[in-house]
Formats: sequence, C-alpha cells, structure tokens
Amino acid sequence: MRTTSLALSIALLMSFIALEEAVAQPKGFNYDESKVPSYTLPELLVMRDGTKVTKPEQWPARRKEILELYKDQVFGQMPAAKPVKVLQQPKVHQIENGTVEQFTLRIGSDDKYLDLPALLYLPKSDKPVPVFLGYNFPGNHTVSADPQLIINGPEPTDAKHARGASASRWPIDEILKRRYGVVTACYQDLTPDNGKTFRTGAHRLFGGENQGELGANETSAIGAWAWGLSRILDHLETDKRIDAKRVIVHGHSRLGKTSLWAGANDERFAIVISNNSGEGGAAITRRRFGETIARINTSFPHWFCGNYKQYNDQEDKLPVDSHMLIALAAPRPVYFASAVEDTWADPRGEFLGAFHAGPFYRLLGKEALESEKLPEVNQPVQTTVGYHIRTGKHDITLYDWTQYMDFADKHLGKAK
Ligand code: GTR
Repeated sequence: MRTTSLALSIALLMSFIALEEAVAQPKGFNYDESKVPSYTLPELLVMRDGTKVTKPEQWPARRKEILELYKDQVFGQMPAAKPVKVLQQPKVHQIENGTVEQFTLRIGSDDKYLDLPALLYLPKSDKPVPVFLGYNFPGNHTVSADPQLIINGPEPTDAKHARGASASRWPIDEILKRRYGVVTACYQDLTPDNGKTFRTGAHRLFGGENQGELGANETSAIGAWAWGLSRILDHLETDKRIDAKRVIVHGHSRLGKTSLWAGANDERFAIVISNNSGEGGAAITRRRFGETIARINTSFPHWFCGNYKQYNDQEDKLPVDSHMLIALAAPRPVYFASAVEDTWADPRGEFLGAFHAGPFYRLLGKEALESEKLPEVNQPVQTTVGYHIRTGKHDITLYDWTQYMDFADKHLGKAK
C-alpha cells in the first residue's frame, strides 16, 4: 500500500516535472548534447589583420575591435551620454535594515528628456557603500510588498504586476544586512519591450526618427537598456553615500544580456553579473542548443540590430561569439549563473562562453575558469571569472544572490 502511494507520488512528480520542462522547452529546438554541431569559435587573441595578441599592451586594441564588431553586428551603436538629474526631492522612509529612497531621474536636455522612476535601498553604514545596480521587470513596486513603494501607472490588476510580485528575486533584507545597497528601475520605463513601440522610450533622445525595423547598426532595445544603466551610474557617482567604484551591474535573462553589454561598454562597472542570460548573452551561439539566433530575432526583433538578422541559421558566419562579449569585461570580475532546468538558455553553453573568455583574463594576469568540465550543481567557482549552476528553473533566487555577494566580498573587499 505504502509502496503504491509512493510510486504514485513519484509518477505525479515526474509528470509535473515533464510539464514544467515542456513549458520551458519550446518544441523544434535541440536539447540533446550529442546533436550539438561541431564548430570553431572566432579567435579571441588574434587581431583582425592576423596579428597574434600575446602581450597585455595589445589588449586595448583587441578590446576595441571586438567592441566595434558587437556594436556593428549585434547590439547596435552605443549613443553618447546625456545629462542626468534628480527631478524632485526623493521620498524617503526607513525599513528594518536600512533606508528606502524613491526618486525620478530626468535623463536628457530640458526640451528632450525621459523621466525614469528609480528605487534605492541603502544599508545602515557610515561609509560609502557598494551597490548592486540592475533593472526589474514589472515595476519598482514589485520588488517588495512594502505599501510605501510608488506604483508608476495605474493600480495593477494582475498577479504578475502586483506589489511584491517579484520579491523572491530581490532579497532586499539579506542584501542590506551584508551592507550592500540596491538600485533598480523598471526596464520598460527606459525603453518599452515591444517591437512596435520601443522607440518611444530612450530612443527619442538619440535623434533619428526611424520607424519600422531596426536599421543595420541602429541602437537596439538591449543597447538602450544598457545605455540606461550607465546613466543611472552617472547619477550614483554624484551620491557621496555610494562607493561609485564598487557598483556591480547585474541582470536576469534578457536583462542578463543587457548587463553584459552594459559592462562591456562602461568600464566603470566594477563587477558584471549575468544570470541565466542564454542566447545573445553568455551562451555560445554556435552550439544551437535551445534558443537560436533565428528564433530570438523572430520573437524579439527589437532586441538586436538589423545586421544581426543576417545570422539567422548562419551562426558560423557571425564574426563573434559569447566568449568575446564576456572578454570585454576583462580584467574586471565577471560572474555567470545557470539553472539545471533552464535548458532553453543552454547552461553548458553559458559555462563554455565564460570558460573560453579565460585566455583574455590570463593575458591580463587574472585567474579564470580552469576546466572545460561543467562544475557540479550548486558548487560555485569564484575565480575572476565566476560561475555556478544551481538546481531549479530559469529564475534569480536567494541562492544566486548569496553567491553574488560572496563573489563581490571576495573581489571588492567585504562591505562594511
Ligand atoms: C525568453 C527568451 C530568452 C530570455 C527570456 C527572458 O522568452 O527567449 O532569450 O531572454 O525570455 O528574458 O525572460
């Protein structure tokens, strides 16, 4: 009797897992490691004219080449900075482990601007604090159930946009207790995540009144989101309570692609963290495992520039791959996280992207991932290039945050 009910429970659990996987694994894509095609990665340490890169002095020139390729072929041009100011006095209140400040950043000139509602948590500290900077998905008020958080827009009616809806992704108290600050804004308040309307956000400030599909190397939505993170950093540099030399840029999924691109362009970010970023982020695209270029360009045509469309089903023609995007963070610490059930994002591909960026780090005298073998589950490796794969789904969890804080303590010094 007991055995039967146990067998039933296991069967139920298995069917639940299968259902979960079916949802996370769109059909018609490869999830079988033995079917990954053989591929050759573009050389990281060879200049476009064929010169080998063997000395640290050659790094800036090679870095520039890779950055230009990414601007031209993948994410589009990175617009020049615009002025940033705080619009009115922040709304401040206390919580158990620190202070909450809500304010609006006005980005741009007096006649052409974008107003971005921002949320800042500061721990109790009498020293300038390091902060984690990253966007949230559904709105600042979803970060915590705190009733004092301002809702930007109408009162939400669905669970996904309710107060505190994404609180599990923002363990604010744990972060504050470890003396880190948190600054966030809703990514859609910067640029709408919509193929038709994305130019109604930050793009208005970049000039050019394009319509329709993205131009060849026009700034993509990911490009605009990354640009916005740098504008928030411009503001953080003016706040004496924040140690602007210890700003850690992070993001999950599409925002993990964004944090990588922000860190590549803006060397003021002290650490770059990319959580479950998958295709177009940390994953080696030539593996064609899970999501592919053709699929992402079809589902999200506004995420990448026009030139990127020519690589649909032509991965081998792409002059870059994710190891090169990751190498743009060097010599700064960079961290990647995968999740076992997140096969759509290709966990092994994410790891290999980080692994193959290693030569750039070693050239600059830093330690990188040593083994090509995927680390054991829940066993983080925290050299200057850090990585873990945890149990569970596509998400950002307290487990992920704990590793990020350990990594930041280790590489930037423990926050006080
Ligand atoms: C998926 C997309 C992924 C990832 C994810 C997310 O639909 O295919 O590349 O970015 O969205 O951002 O949640």
